[in-house]
Formats: sequence, C-alpha cells, structure tokens
Amino acid sequence: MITKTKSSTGFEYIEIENNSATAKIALQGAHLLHYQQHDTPPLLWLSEKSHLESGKAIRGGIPICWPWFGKHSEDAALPQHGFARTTLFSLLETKETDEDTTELLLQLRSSVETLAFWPYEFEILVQITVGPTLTVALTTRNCDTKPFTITSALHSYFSVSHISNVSVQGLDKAEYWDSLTDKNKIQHGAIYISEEVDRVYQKVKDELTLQDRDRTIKISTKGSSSAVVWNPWSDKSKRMDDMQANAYETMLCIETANALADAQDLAPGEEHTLQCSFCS
Ligand code: TA6
Repeated sequence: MITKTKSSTGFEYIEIENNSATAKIALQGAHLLHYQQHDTPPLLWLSEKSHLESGKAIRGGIPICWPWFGKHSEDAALPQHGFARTTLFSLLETKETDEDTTELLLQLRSSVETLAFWPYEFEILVQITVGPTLTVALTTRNCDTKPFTITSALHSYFSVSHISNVSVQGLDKAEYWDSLTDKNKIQHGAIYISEEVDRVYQKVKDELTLQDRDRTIKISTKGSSSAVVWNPWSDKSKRMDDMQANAYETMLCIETANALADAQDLAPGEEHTLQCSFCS
C-alpha cells in the first residue's frame, strides 16, 4: 500500500506498507524518515524534536547530503551538507514490485533556486526500495556543458538499543580524518563509541556491520569510497535544538559517502550512483 499524506503545515509524505516492512518518506529531500520490518524495532532513528517543515533540515532518517558534504569549501554562508535535503523533490514513479517490495523514484532538477546555490545544471534521482532489504540509490547526472565536482553522503541515522551495546566492523586498518582533532589516523579493529565521534573514513570498500547486542545490520554500498561515523555525545546533543539531551545514547550515524579526497568529478552528460543497502 502506498499513501500520500500531508501534515497540517503542508509537509508532504509518502507512506509505504507491504509484507516486508513499513516506511515513511518526506518529499522534501527525498528523505527516508522511517523503515521498520514487521516484528522488529525500527532500523532508523528520528529525533522526537526534529523540524518537519519546509526548508529546515530533518534530524534523523537518511538525509541526502548533496552536492557537497559538510561545510561548503569556499562559502561558509551556504547550507551545511548542501541544499538537496531541504529542497522539494518530485515523485516520478511508485511501483509495488511484489507483495514484499515497493519502489519509489524521486527527482530533483536544477532550477533558478538551485542555481543560486550552485551554478550547474543537474538532475538527481533517488530510488528507494522498501523490502526485506532497504536500498537507497542517489544518481547524479551532469546536465551542464561544463564538468562539476560533488561530494555527497547518504547520512543514515541508525536506531540502537544503547550506544554502549554497539560496535561497527569492517573498517579495520582504514585511514580516517578525525574532524574533532583535524588529524588523519588509522582504525584499529572494531569501532566502539564512548565519547563524541566524528570521522571520515576513506578508501572504504568492504561491507560494514553494525552490531547491536544480538542484532546484526549489514551495510552494503555501491559507488562509495568514504564512510562517516558520527555520534554527537552528550555536550553536542545538549547544544542541538532538534535533539533531546540524551538522544545520543540511542543513535549512531554510519554514512555512505564520497567525501574529502573521494570527491567525484562528472563530465557533461556523465552520471554517478551512490547506493546503500541495509539487511538485518
Ligand atoms: O556526518 C557528520 C557531520 O558532518 C557532523 O560533523 C555533524 O555536523 C553532522 O554531520 C550533522 O550535521 P547537520 O548539518 O545535519 O547538523
């Protein structure tokens, strides 16, 4: 079942229910807010205090950071993580492939508004597949006559039982930039979180695993060379108006990205797809 809904403030959603799972997507940012397989806890974390209004970033789910990840490299006045996540997408297609799987295709094309942020003609397509596996694929097409460079991330917020129960495997020996110390380091073994963590791992190839007690979530990617691991911990959570003070205890971001040295150059007419899939 696919239902289109609108909040009292006009915020538009698509809600999905099939034999595998339920899901909820905001048209703004083609933003997956919720995915939950039947008889299991939600996969994604969404802040109880998140803004859900036009033009404001949503705290949780899978924000799409595009056409830049993090702060803009030249103009700090431009929105962090780009403008896609706060821009209304068009719903191009819905398809109930079978009783277990539903697909959505959403589109954002360059416009007067986007050209004011970023002077290139583009089309981005977001394909969301809600089934026994959740897949999000972000395809960028250069529709301009000049090349452009993007950094991007599928900024996934995972819901966890408690951050002390969690480990992340698959990044052993990977190089990372620690944004808290501005130092490049090497990962040794699994990642455990007991303080603020904000790291961009590079040259990432393997499947990652989020282990939360007896729950194992496999994170597979295509077209991604970076992985970002972020938990704001206590002090930063308290400073964020869209997070409960203790919310850091039940969330962890493991982001499928191309950031820093993994930026993607696209020639006119060229396209690139960044994809993540989650299976638990
Ligand atoms: O993904 C890590 C990060 O870049 C952190 O530095 C933190 O800023 C986080 O993204 C959230 O960014 P946002 O703009 O959504 O508050």
